[in-house]
Amino acid sequence: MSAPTTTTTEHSARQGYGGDPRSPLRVAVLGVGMMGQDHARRLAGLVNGAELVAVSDVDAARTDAVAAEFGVRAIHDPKAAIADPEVDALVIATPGFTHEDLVLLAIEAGKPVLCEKPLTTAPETSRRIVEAEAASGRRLVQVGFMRRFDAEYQQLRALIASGELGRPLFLHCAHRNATTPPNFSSEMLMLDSVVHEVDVVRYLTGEEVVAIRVLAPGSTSHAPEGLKDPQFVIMETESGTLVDVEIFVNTTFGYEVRTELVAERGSVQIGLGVGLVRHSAAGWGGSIPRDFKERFGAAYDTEVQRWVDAVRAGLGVDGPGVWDGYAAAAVCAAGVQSLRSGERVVVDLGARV
Ligand code: ISE
Repeated sequence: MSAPTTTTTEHSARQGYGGDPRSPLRVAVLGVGMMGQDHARRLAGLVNGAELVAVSDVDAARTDAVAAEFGVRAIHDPKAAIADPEVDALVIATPGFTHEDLVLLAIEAGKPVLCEKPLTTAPETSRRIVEAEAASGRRLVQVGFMRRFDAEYQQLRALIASGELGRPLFLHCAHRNATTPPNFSSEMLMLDSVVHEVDVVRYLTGEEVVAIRVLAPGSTSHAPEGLKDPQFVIMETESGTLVDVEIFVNTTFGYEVRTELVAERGSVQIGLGVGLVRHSAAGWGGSIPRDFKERFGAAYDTEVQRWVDAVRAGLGVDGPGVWDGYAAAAVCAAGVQSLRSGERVVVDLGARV
């Protein structure tokens, strides 16, 4: 098995942010829906070496409200925030379809970006970003695949890389959400949710996904009209590890993300959430996180802190980069094709940039 592809500082030359590393990194958050507000809170109160200086959203009222909450500037046009001389770096948390334009502008402006997943919603647009960053000669874009900063995923990756359990044969993944936001489409199960599993498979095995098949067994009665939920995804990696993903986004009861590795000499499970186990008159048991902010809160904190540290150190990126975003977009596009056709679809990434 090849070594896992992207870690943190492997590719880093000293580059990127040109400011004084002794002063805080001045960050603007673009898009202040649920995720953007969460990052704004993190940057304003938790992360060392960064200062939240502005928020920006096409919804002017929301921008003003969030700006007032954090006592920072409201910039109504996200493009103006990218160009603003008082902004050193950007967290992009706008909807995925807006990412291409915003990330390309940030690269043009030479400003480091932490872009929420997906990098973009199509391989062609992600590839344009890969090429633009390469042409800039600097690593400027980190993709928000936060699970790479979760301790259990890191331990599993290290265990696989150690070879102790032998070759990975299967990865069984379950990804369950309580409910979906309005307008969540059947394709978004792949583009918005399974995209994390695709990245996890690449991160854990260090291999690309070469083929994918998506099956839709008939929807749960809790799914909004027309939504194909759940779906079952089968992926194959370069060396033949088989991956299955149950993606079920209207379970009604909470947030569960689990992975089981079956290797030649053992199996390992992560995501069991065995925190506190309580015994009382009501019975015994633990709790289930409500959503991804709760389940992956610590991973998000680490992700943003390490990004800020890397940018201030002139490294630009410390985590998944544009190639990771592109590869995930390509696999997900193939998954959407498979959802429509029912066929196995081969993934072709083309030449590495
Ligand atoms: C959401 O956007 C996320 O990124 C969550 O981690 C994922 O579990 C959920 O399915 C997505 O909709």
